Amino acid sequence: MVSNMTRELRIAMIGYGFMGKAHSNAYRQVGQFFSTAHRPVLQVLCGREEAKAQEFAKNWGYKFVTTNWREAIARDDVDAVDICTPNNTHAEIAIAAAKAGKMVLCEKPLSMDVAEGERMVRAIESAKVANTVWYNYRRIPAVTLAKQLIGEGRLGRIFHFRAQFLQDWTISADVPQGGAGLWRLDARAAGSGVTGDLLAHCIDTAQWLNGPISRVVARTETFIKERLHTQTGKLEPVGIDDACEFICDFSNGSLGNFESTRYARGHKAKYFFEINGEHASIAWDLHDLNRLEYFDHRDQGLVRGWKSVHITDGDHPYMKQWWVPGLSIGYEHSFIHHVADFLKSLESATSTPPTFRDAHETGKVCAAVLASAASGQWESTGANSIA
Ligand code: SOE
Repeated sequence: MVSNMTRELRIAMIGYGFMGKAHSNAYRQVGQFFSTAHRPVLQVLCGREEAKAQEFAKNWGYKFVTTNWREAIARDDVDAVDICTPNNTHAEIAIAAAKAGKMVLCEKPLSMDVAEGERMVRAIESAKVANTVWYNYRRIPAVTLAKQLIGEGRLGRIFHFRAQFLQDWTISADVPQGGAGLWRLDARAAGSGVTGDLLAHCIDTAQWLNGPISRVVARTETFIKERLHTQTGKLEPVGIDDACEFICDFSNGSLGNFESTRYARGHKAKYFFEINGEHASIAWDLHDLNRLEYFDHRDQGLVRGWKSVHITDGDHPYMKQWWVPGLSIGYEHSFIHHVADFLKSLESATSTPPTFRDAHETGKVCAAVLASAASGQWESTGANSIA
């Protein structure tokens, strides 16, 4: 679908882990399936370890390699900076990139805390550069369809939003903290545990579908108190939350109920949500991502029941770009859709949600959740409080 009129969008990718791979794949595939005026070019790969960076760059087709992110950002042949590094590095890189006039695409969660998130929003907005945060699940077609159905008013007044994100990969006390992949267990690199890593996804989806969360009450638990740190070689206290549960109020009067843990034996990435409205309910599960469960009380009584809709028809969001009806797509497509929307937004100078500002709203809810777990009290999220 690349035409002669296509303009290049030259990417500096900072980081070469799991997300570096997911995003690189999206940049490579998007132009084959979506027609956009811009074509991503894998310009520079920046990674901490030279040999690994070279290997990653060769595999994905990056033209240049550096181990210095400042050098990547400073280049004249870079238009956009994609941040796929641990959470404690997002702010410095994003603010420097914005100051250099580059577009910024940042992995979630946006920041380590509210103060840092606020600085990032101000920097990106005063630089007036295109920006987005990779809360990718919004762009799974079934989830996008849920947004459409709610927008059409099919559910009527919403009463409940419940979500879970369950994993089981940290149950063993032998899993160390710190270093590649395992930085998610190190509070100094991650900021928090399941709250920032997993519940942030649920909160992003929830606020997108059901509006702002106004207050929360939460509890967290750290089941394994000490783990070997791969960088210091010592047994160190674990500062992250291994599990978190919270209930909340949405500004529209509905009630929320959220749970996340990395100790749910048997669940690898079970992201599930359900919304109950006056007329209809919707449910979705990442383990079966091409299906949206839908119950409409207005159906004739004799045939009323949950419908399991296979979201693979040309009428469904994003799907006419892919295969023939009935054929499934996967996790990686959510990133391709995100890039497609980002490229489209460049044509109309609109933003690609979630923007830094949107992601900061999620960060504020996460912060209120952690504050409530510490205080044992209801905490206000201060929704939309940044000027
Ligand atoms: C953690 O295991 C993780 O990879 C998160 O960091 C991602 O954001 C989530 O989508 C899947 O799980």
